[in-house]
Amino acid sequence: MNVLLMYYGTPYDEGELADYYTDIRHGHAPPPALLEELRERYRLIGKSPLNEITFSLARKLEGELNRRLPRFTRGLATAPEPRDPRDDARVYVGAKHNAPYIAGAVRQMAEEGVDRAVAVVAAPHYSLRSIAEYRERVDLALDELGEPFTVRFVQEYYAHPGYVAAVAERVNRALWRIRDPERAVVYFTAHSIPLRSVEADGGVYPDQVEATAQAVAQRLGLPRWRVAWQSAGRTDEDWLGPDINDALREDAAAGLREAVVAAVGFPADHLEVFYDLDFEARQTAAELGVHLVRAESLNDADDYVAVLADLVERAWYEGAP
Ligand code: FEC
Repeated sequence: MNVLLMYYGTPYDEGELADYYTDIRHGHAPPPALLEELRERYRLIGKSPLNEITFSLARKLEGELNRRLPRFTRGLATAPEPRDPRDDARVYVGAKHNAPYIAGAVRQMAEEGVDRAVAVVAAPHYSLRSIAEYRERVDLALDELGEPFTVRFVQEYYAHPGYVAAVAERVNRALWRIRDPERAVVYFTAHSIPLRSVEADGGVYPDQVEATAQAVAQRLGLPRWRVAWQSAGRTDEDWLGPDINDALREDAAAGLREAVVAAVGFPADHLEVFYDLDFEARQTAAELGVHLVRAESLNDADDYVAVLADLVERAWYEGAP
């Protein structure tokens, strides 16, 4: 069983920042002021733990898949043979904007004789600016190598019951830190994208984020919740809103005093969680007199590993010849 686990990527050190940012900007180097601003954001959080979390997630996923694989290649009624270790699950990691790049992971898989694989992204919601771009990178790499193996893609998992339950558990835990949970608002956030991209695929992305939020809210019986967006780019175009800071301002004006924020668009902790939520949104909340608690990220927790293992297994066995 071969798996390609993909994620956004983050620079390992400051020296890689300019290349990383250029890659995010589709090969256009950022103006010095923007680069400096991004550098400051990384300095403020100390370091993004995204690489370490994803490698740990990959190791755990590999372990979980191997634990689930049948120990014998034939049923016990016939002559059972222990599974050939070459059939063990193997999880390769590929990042979108930093080493280990997706193309490199695909090349390594081809060199190691992979004949088919499942590809999954550590991001639950489909959009033209996220999952579609990961898929393009895989397709391009395969094309350049002459299609050495076939890939089944996990497109999205925003409504997977295990994923919804895992997020709900973190939100519930955060609500224990709120004095009056009935009056608090729970904000479900995801990375904003330009409205142009939202319209281009008929609003699939905000619909999926809304569906995750609704499923979690329903499971917990939340009286007050809404979707808000975070981390919009500094460009002239319009991005999905409302931004989490504006939503806090709006609700504070109507009497909000306590709130929970759950970054459902991101399974892991990283710059956009530590800076945009823990620093910026918390500062906005403090200025407004709102006590803001962030629900923990899933990171490499066992319940998230189980969700990914389930998705991989389904794709692998459904895609079996
Ligand atoms: O910890 C880290 O260093 C990396 C954190 C990180 C994650 C992430 C995930 C998503 N992004 C998505 C969309 C866009 C669009 C643009 C864009 C730009 C940036 C910049 C940084 C950055 N993103 Fe990101 N994103 C992360 C970090 N992102 C840094 C550049 C500076 C800035 O604008 O703040 C605009 C550029 C473009 O045209 O592409 C759009 C989406 C996700 C969630 C799915 C995923 O994880 O792939 C959507 C993590």
